[in-house]
Amino acid sequence: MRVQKLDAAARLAALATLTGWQVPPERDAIRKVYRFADFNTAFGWMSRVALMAEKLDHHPEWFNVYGRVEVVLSTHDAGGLTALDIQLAAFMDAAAALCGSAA
Ligand code: H2B
Repeated sequence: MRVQKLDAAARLAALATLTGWQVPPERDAIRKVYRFADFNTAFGWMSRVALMAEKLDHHPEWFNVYGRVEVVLSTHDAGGLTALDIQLAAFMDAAAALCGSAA
């Protein structure tokens, strides 16, 4: 396996480095909703994230409606949350700040 699931302590520490991400009740993942000014801005952000996802070979589950993007991150190969999800989440937040995300 490429990466190991984070243990309880590592999860807490990792989540503390992020803003606005929550663990959904139904699965071992993290979730966040981003809001952008319009579709163009949202899709521009998604394009940046897509390039990074390819680089990391780690891909988001996401759903876009106009300026809203709902994201779930989990590592399918590991069956749960790993450091790769935290890394991609941090990149998403940094890129969203550059794109003027409201959340
Ligand atoms: N993305 C995510 N989120 N989890 C994975 O386990 C994963 C992935 N695995 N992207 C990669 C691709 C794997 O399927 C390929 C074969 O490397």
